[in-house]
Amino acid sequence: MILLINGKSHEGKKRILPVSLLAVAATFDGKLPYEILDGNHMDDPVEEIATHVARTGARILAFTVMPGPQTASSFELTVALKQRFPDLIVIWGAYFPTMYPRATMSCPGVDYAVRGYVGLDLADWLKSLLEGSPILCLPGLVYRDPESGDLVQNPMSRLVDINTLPPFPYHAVDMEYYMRPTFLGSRTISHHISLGCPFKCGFCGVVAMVNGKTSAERADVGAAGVARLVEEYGANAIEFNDNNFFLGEARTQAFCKAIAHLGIRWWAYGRADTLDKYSDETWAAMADSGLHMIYIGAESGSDETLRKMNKGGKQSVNGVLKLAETMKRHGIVPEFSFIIGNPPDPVADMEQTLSFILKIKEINPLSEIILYSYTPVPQEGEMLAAAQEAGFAFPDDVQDWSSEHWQRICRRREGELPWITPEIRRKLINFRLVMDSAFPTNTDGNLKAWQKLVLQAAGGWRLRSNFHAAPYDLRLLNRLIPFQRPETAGF
Ligand code: B12
Ligand code: SF4
Repeated sequence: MILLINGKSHEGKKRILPVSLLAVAATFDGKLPYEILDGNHMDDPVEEIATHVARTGARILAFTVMPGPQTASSFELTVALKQRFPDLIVIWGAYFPTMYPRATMSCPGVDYAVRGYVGLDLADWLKSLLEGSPILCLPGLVYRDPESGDLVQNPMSRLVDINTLPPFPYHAVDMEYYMRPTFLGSRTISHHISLGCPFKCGFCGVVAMVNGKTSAERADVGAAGVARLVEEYGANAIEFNDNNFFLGEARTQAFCKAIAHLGIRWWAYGRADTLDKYSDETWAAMADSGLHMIYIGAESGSDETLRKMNKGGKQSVNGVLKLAETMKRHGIVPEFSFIIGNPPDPVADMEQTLSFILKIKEINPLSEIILYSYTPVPQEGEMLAAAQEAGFAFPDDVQDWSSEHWQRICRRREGELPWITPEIRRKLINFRLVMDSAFPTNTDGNLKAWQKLVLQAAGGWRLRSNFHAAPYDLRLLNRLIPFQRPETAGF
């Protein structure tokens, strides 16, 4: 028996379908025995998983691990469960081990790390582990050499063709439980119809995963997957987690036409320069298919910063403004995300982005604004070089990665980074509070219309007069009207 574990990744009770584990399970569903366990919804994950191990006689615990809170929870679970069941084989997969294989293997109790996306060969490898004679040639595998104890890292596999993968084994989870109400619809579910991204932005973890490769379901295959969620499970809204959904205009148009009759509302990630090239006909097809909002990495109000970020393609500040206008015309909401507080001059960077955001809001007042702070990823480029010059270094072991300090950094919200002095940090926190109040998100279904108006009034005058200092009024207001930001835990 293999237990696939989703360690706690977010605060609160939000029921987010563990798609990563469904994608892993799809590769061996029907061939090997497994269960999916979601630590996000357990009161005492160590006890509950231990009970499952004892009940099922599980031999393998396989964790999906993102940097941030999920690293800390997976670390805690691994150590505690391995102590109780020393014969368990523990595997970590997903973004954390892909980017930080050495730190992963520093975790007491982790036997193997798997880097990158998985393919159908995963089944043979897991079977070999269950049979006690491990095959060690799996692409992306990281292991300790049985004789020398040295770490060995196999080259990562080529990105798998998503069209060759079996469908998600939804029977392995309680789909009804994961249908959640959001601003999109009363029964929202996560899904994706492509993998990877052809770009190599200097701040993005996806690059380590695919190195510029991408694989997309054909429009008819993608539409069939959506129809399954609607017709078999009653979904009426979909949050597409594809890294870069809108690659290929013809495919997008065909997909939108093929799902239009399903009557869903949906959300996805896209790039401004790709979308800027779309024809009005494609935009109309997207609107008709129920596309409600697109998350777009606008990143900065400066073309020079976009260049430093290696944003690539034809992305530009003017292109983002043009897109804000196009989307207004077609009634699709842009959710623009920005990375503020970049080295070497975080305050000047923040000010520049602020004036750009105001321009966007003038053109399209419904635009949603998301603010992140730059968190380095292990990828060569000007951003990482500037961070390292300022004294930044990645931790070597998983215990450090699991600390509160590093969890804050991974969450991309004002962690203590070397170029962020306490003074700058205070400025960034204040700035963010003013922005979040002036532009409350429409994705938080708990915020009532009058609460939004109060927040807008309280934050708006500060924003207009560029007065961010000492926002005690907003702090108090935020306590009375707690609002949730989509950048921390989705919507
Ligand atoms: C949904 C999602 C979430 C959900 C929860 C996901 C979950 N697992 O519980 C929520 C909203 C909670 C979330 C939160 C955060 N997220 Co998030 N999230 C995503 C998103 C959009 C989709 C994940 C997904 O389903 N992918 C599809 C599946 C199929 O791909 P996959 O996860 O990579 O899985 C494949 C492989 O990795 C591998 N694999 C995965 N697990 C395992 C396990 C084993 C055993 C094996 C062998 C293989 C394996 O096989 C899978 C199939 O091939 C991704 C972007 C993306 N498209 O991947 C970002 C992403 C993973 N998140 C990211 C970030 C930064 C965060 C946050 C820090 C955001 C924040 N500001 O707080 C938090 C951190 C939470 C934490 N660490 O605990 C970054 C990570 C980048 C990085 N530097 O590592 C990503 C890549 C977004 C981005 N482009 O920057 N996230
Ligand atoms: S376009 Fe988006 S997903 Fe692709 S590398 Fe850049 S930030 Fe990452």
